[in-house]
Amino acid sequence: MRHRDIVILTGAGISAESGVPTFRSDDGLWLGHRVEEVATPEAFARDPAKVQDFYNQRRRQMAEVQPNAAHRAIADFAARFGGRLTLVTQNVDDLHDRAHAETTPAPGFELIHMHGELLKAECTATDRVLDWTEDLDAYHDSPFSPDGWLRPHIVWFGEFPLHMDRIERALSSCDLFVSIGTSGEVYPAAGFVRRAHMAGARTVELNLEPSLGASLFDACIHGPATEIVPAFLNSLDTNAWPNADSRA
Ligand code: BV8
Repeated sequence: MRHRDIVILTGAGISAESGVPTFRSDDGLWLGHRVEEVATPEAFARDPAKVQDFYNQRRRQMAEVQPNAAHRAIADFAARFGGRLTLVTQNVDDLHDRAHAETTPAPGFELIHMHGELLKAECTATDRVLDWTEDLDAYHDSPFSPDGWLRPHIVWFGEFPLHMDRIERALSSCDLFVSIGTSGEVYPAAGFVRRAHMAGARTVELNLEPSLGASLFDACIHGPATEIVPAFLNSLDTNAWPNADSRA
């Protein structure tokens, strides 16, 4: 079957080989912190300096990392694919943006950051968003309102993900859903495979190891993203599904 409407969901695993730490390592810490200490509105209210510093460190790291072969394979595919391609990323790094900036995506391509972006800041009073590459102080004056501060433009746990209407529309019409580099632990993203399946899409997981939701996929391909993502996307060109495991 030649696919005409594809949704790709990516998570921290696609950026791992670029040197960007993933969220869930064995000790349950994330860059030395528990998630609830640094990635919730309550944590920001309780200790804004700690939360700003956590994101300042990650924002600074963006200057030291580059897109890898998996990011570039998706960008190259987006440039040659004649159908509709919606790339939904949970990641807040700009590696997909940079990979696609090196190509000319075809008209049917859209990149959606559902959990925000490290290189943007947001005014707490007006919700207005602006590009931001510098450190943010605990109480950083907002250029939009004297009553607000600048916070990271990041969707924290307990906050609504962004662009869910666009994501829902894409999931309801796709004929192929590809999940890349995500543990399937965070909702609503972890439930997208079910939505796609209900829409009649074929579903495939590309991940280093079986994710929590692996059994929900029609096919699973396991290995490092820089190897399995280019191979899989090339197989779509020739319409030959790769030798993928059956349901994990
Ligand atoms: C919300 C920004 C209401 C922060 C992030 C049921 C329904 C709805 C909500 C919930 C629910 N149950 C629980 C909830 C609440 C909560 C939630 O999911 N909690 C979890 C912990 C149980 N969800 C929320 O609060 C969300 N908001 O629900 O609002 C709502 C409900 C419905 C509809 C609309 C609204 C908001 C969640 C957003 C939180 N913010 N990011 C920041 O970045 O600082 S989430 C964070 O986790 C990142 O975005 C990250 O991308 C994401 C998921 O993690 P992964 O990307 O999967 O990363 P992880 O490390 O876990 O896994 C990496 C994978 O890669 C692994 O599988 C590994 O094997 C693989 N890998 C590693 N190396 C490689 C590799 N694969 C290939 N190659 C490699 N080299």
